[in-house]
Amino acid sequence: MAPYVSFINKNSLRPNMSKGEIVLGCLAPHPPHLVYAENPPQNEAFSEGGWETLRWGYAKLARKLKTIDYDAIVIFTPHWQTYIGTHFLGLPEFKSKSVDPVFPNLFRYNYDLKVDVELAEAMHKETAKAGIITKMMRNPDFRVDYGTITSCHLLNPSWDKPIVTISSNRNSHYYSNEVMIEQAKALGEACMKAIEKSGKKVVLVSSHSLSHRHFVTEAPLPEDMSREHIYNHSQYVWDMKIIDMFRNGQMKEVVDIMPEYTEQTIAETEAGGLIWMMAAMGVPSYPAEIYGYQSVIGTGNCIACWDPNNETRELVL
Ligand code: 2X7
Ligand code: FE2
Repeated sequence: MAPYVSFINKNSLRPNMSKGEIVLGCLAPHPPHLVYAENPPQNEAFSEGGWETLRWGYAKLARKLKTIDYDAIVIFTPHWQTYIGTHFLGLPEFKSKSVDPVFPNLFRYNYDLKVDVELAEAMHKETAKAGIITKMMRNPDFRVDYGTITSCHLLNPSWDKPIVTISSNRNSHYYSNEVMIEQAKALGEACMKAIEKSGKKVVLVSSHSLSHRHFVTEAPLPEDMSREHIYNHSQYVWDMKIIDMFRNGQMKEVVDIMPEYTEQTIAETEAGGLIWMMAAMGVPSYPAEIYGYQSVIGTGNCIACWDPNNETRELVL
């Protein structure tokens, strides 16, 4: 049989390097409340806990991640919003304080994170080739958004893996949810090509809540769980519907109903993260692992993962 490298582009993969792969895809919601509730040393605010269903679910998924061999985490975030194109973090280190603009009382997090710039540049290149406007973020003073930090902290509190953050391009008001979905698909496929050529093992993270209507006033004690519940029943029903589809491996159908789901629940899927991740993973038809669902200030949040490995995929909840 011909050696593997003979039937692929010789410039895009070094000889003897095996093909890169996505080893896990995670849906990782980022309410800053969850970091606040954990009281890590990096965060300045102090809490008495709260939102345990999500935090314990995250802890279980973080333990699974520790058993997986991977090189980098690639995360798509709704809270780095770019209006011209898709941007990638492009310096080896970012160090500063990230403050949630809506909840500065909860989230003032001192971070010092490492970026896999080689992988970010490879994704940037494939994204440009796919016809998407794209740019590398090379400003050393750029402040990393709380979505990236919350999801990465909860999935990997030791921060011992480099990350790549991808911004979310926001033009649905100008085009439509449908057009943005096509763009997110193209971005996912471009990222997958870059991963394969890189030879790396990568964990993808789509950082967002599901339904996203939230209360506009906060309880005097934010972690007072007697005050926490879903914003309305319709959001709950939609979220349960979509989670059922995750469980049943119906991701093609999820992609199909995404414009309506997003509109009905003002879901944070609007930013394109889930579509991006599903497109990169070839739209899985195997069941997702579910790690928990809970409201945070009225929003619906589900922790889930798609494990392409039949041997390690589990029925978690
Ligand atoms: O960004 C968020 C979110 N997605 C959900 C709930 C609360 C705060 O921030
Ligand atoms: Fe958010």
